Amino acid sequence: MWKLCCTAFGVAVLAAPGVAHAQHAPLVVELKASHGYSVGTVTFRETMGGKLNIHIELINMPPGKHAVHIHENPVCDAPDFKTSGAHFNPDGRQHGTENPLGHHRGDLPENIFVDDSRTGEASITVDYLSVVKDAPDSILGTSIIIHELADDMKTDPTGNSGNRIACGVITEPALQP
Ligand SMILES: [Cu+2]
Repeated sequence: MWKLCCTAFGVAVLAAPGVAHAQHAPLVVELKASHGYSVGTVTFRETMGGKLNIHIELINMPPGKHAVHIHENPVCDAPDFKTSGAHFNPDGRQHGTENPLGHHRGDLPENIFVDDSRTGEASITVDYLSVVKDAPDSILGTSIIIHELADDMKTDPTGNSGNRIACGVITEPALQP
């Protein structure tokens, strides 16, 4: 059975116990824009090889390329989402997957493209993040942010990605009421 539950923040989480060969159930986080309405979801899946797949689906978003980052605080206060803090950066590095002094663990190597129908989809797999509780690279207790502009992948500290336009809190399903 699929189980849908919602937190006080309105974050929906789908838990699918017993999925064949999956060690952990996928974690689904709802994204909300500055106006407070849902603009899509992010599904985090641990892969067989110990990596993390981040699948993002956006609706009703401005066309163009947008940066996607993991930010340090599990907070999404509209409209500017500033309380989500800086990029998740436990290693004290600079910004950008193409920066020799980088990168933040919260940086992702791709932007998401939103087309003229205002929808977008991206599937990004990285080996430096996890949604497993207590893992050293766990991002449970952080947030995921979509920015207004593309990430140039090298300019510290934000990749020139502009304002924060959507946000979702990444929390452990077991802690959700
Ligand atoms: Cu960011």
